[in-house]
Amino acid sequence: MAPIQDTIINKKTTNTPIWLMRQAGRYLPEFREIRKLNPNFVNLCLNEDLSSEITLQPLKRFELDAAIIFSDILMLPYGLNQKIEFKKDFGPQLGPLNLNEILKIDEIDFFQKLYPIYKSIEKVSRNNLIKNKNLIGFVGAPWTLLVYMINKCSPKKKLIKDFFKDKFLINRILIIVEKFLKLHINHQIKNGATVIQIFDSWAGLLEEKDLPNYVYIPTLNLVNYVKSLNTPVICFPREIKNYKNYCDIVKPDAISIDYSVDPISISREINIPIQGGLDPKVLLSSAENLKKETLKYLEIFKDHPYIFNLGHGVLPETNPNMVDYLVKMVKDY
Ligand code: 1CP
Repeated sequence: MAPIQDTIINKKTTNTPIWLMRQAGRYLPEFREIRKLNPNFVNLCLNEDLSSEITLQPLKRFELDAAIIFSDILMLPYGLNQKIEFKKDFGPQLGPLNLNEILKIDEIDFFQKLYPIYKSIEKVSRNNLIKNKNLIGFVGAPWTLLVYMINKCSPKKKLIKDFFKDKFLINRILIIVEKFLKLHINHQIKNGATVIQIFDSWAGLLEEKDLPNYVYIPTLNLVNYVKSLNTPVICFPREIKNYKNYCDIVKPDAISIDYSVDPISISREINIPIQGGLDPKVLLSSAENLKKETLKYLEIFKDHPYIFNLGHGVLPETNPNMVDYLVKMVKDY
């Protein structure tokens, strides 16, 4: 069994596996080279030759235990015909959200629009570099997708003023998004994804009272769906205040923690496999500091099923040599 699954399913506590969020991305010169020639990010995600090549780039350099498919959570609104553009130095910019347009989409239209992503997964899964490793498929959680679809751009720290005004629209969108997320997950697994990660990057924007409606219930539905396909599911509810409550209610197979979480308390509170935590900014500091912080996480979780990862994605200004140093350290531990 490949290492990430082994830690999650068999609750293994030795030979901590490692992969990194955004391990394929702008900190790699070989990615930037491809990106320069492909200014349209959506088209790049839909180019099965290039997206499979980018997915494998970090595995050529580092001894990672998994690849994560090169795509984006916002390919889902794209599949639902909401316009989406990734602008330089700004991030994603979405077009108008039209419920009538979205209601016209059927499962075949959606599948055809995202078809190259599934082909890319299939291609990666047949590559020798992924042998005995995991191929991670992913989706955005319904709440995080709703945020982008309504807000039209990154909420950074704030939602638009009237975000919750049209409750009817919000509830309809959540139901539609959930339906197509299940389809998207199913096709990723059918084509070779062996683990699914659900990114709820904006879970931390909600107050406690809104979590059941927007985070717990819709995510629980997805988690149950992934489990029904006999595939392990990892959840990343970034900056949520109470990870223990989240785990008790949503019951993912593993939980990915952000860097604001105290690793000691979480290792005591939560008994499911844990992933991540290290602040990606530590990779911008010295090798000495990176070693100290990495050993801290490894020590704290030495008797807990643990997957090494960061508390958020690798930053674009990261030196690949530091990533190399990190991966080697975890492997040698
Ligand atoms: O070159 C570029 O300008 C593109 C940068 C980039 C990349 C490399 C974007 C735009 N998306 C991606 C790939 C990506 N996105 C992957 C696969 C690669 C990998 O991890 O190795 C994954 C898993 C994602 C997931 C994603 N996209 C999330 C969840 C994780 C997180 O970062 O919190 C989110 C929120 C997005 C939206 C998004 N896409 C891109 C950007 C810059 C953003 C974030 C915008 C924001 O700050 O709100």
